[in-house]
Amino acid sequence: MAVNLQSLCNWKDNYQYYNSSLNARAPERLVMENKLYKALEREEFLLYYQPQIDFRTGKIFGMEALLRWNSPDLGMVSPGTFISTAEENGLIVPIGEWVLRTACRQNKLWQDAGLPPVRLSVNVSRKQVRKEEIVRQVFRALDDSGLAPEYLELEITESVIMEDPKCVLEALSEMKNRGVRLALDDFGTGYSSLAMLKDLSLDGIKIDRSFVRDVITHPGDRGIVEAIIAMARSLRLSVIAEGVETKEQLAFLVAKGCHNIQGFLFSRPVPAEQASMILQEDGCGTGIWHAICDDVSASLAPYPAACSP
Ligand SMILES: [Ca+2]
Repeated sequence: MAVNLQSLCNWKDNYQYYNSSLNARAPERLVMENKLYKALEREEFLLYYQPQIDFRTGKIFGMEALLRWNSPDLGMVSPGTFISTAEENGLIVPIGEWVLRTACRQNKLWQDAGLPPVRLSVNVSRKQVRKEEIVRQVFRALDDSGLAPEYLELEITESVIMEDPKCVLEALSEMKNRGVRLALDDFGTGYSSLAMLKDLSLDGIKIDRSFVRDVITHPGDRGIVEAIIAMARSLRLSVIAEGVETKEQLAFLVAKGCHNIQGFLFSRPVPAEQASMILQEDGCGTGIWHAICDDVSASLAPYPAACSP
């Protein structure tokens, strides 16, 4: 068999390029790793909470817990800046456990304070699942907080599942048996098959924000969103649209049968104290967002055929 010299050369070039770019990045990455270790020790991480609204009631049914890092040097840092480093060096595992424990504890505190019970969604990273940490972490967070499992939802992306479907399916079914809810995150951007959706025994899917963003202006995205909602309904899965920013997007989603909404139109992610106030206000009378919902209800005329309760 002839040796393919061209591909050998390409490989060497690529390796050298990769190696030199890795070396160039190394000091920067080491600094970030060091900061992340200290952040965990010094408890510089915190959770923000973004409300999820049921359009039909105008009230909150859930919140997504979102990680933030309040760094003394860098200020408030969003996960996009540090998650890949934490994934690479494995720190994501203790950080992920901290997120789960904090979210469960916070939700129990809200319930104990008499606020309307909501479910809290927590994002799960690929390393947490791959190291089979997730079952231990979830059970411990529930046991230590005393939170009932149905008030915890895990958000898992398709790419995490596809990496090692057998291992993930086993871990998820253990948690499912305990009563924890499971949602497929960023749906539409990965490669899940319908068979896999069935095997996962999911409770819900979240339509990826990239489709919601252009749902009014882009016919392709509109078609994808419609198809996802129809599929979720026929598989009896709940469906949440995230990244909803305008009343026009909301009207479209509701008309197509998606009533569960998360996005800036209702609320940005907020710190725990502010989330407590929102929950309190939401529990009173018609809630905070009835004006937006009433307004959008009145504008639903362009989509009469698809609207159903
Ligand atoms: Ca998410």
